[in-house]
Amino acid sequence: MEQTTLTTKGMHCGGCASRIEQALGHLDGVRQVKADHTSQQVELAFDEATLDEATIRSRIEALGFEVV
Ligand SMILES: [Cu+2]
Repeated sequence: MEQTTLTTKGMHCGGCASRIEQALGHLDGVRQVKADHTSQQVELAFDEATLDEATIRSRIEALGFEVV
């Protein structure tokens, strides 16, 4: 199990955070995800055998947010 915190740009409200949580929550291998628009951070726990950080980043970017 791998844990990571990604800093994003573009989350403006709780709705943005929920969009990220839902999209990442549907990725195979994600165990836990918590997005917070006030800190612009996404905390994740995922199975590194199934998923890598590049895939997670591109999923967030596909929603229109930036990962810094
Ligand atoms: Cu929003």
